[in-house]
Amino acid sequence: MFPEGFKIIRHLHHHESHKSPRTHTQSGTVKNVQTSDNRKIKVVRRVLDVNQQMAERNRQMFHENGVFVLNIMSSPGSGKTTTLEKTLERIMSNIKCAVIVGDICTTNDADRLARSGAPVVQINTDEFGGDCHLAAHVIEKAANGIDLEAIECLIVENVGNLVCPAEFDIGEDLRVVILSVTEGEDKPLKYPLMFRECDAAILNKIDLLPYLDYDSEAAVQNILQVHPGIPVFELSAKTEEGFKPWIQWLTAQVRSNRNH
Ligand SMILES: Nc1nc2c(ncn2[C@@H]2O[C@H](COP(=O)(O)OP(=O)(O)O)[C@@H](O)[C@H]2O)c(=O)[nH]1
Ligand SMILES: [Mg+2]
Repeated sequence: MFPEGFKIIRHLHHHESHKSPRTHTQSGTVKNVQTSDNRKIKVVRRVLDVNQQMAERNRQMFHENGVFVLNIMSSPGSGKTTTLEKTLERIMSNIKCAVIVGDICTTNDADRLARSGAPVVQINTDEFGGDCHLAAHVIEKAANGIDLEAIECLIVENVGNLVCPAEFDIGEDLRVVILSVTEGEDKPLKYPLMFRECDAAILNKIDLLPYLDYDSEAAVQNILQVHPGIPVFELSAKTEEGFKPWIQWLTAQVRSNRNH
């Protein structure tokens, strides 16, 4: 059975995971890097770090249960929770979802998301300094509070941060980054790893465009510059303008998981 309301998980700071960022795409590589004074240095990345092993274990657990996992990331206030609230409203009748939400403190987002009827597990990272990301071992613990057999999609709202969460594989199938129009067009260039690591990008709060000196086209170009070909959805989680293509794309992703 689903937990009533939501659960709160406080966890120990995982020092090892901080030292061992995600090496998913570059694992095992030895790169020769030319420095400005013409010295060559070897950059060696560890094949499997602690977080990566746990992420793979999570991935296996989710796959065994037929659960598709979506990791949503952005800086604080870009609209993760609002987008998720509106997304759940639209997909819950077709796709059974549960949510894990990470914040340093408070259960505010869990309160908001639990209204959708989806089981929600809130993780608070404040106990040992407040991790700026969710690591794989925390997701494993949170997932233990969810009946995985009863759902087909697990959505993780990561801690608000455009840097650290991109480095930690949590065992997800898909990563989505949200950038809101009030943050400036240049953020994909300043924080390229996040945009490179994600499978789709949402440009949120387009309802505010009439009030801003914001160049949407430049923002999209900047996203595509760091991640050529990535789907970009321009929408407003407030008015739900532009929501349809996002919902259609997400639904197709979950369905393709069903068929595997
Ligand atoms: N105008 C406008 N405000 C939005 C939109 N999406 C979210 N917000 C507001 O932005 C603030 C932060 O949103 P929230 O979903 O909590 O962001 P999170 O921190 O990324 O989860 C809240 O005041 C929301 O009401 C949007 O599309 N348009
Ligand atoms: Mg939130």
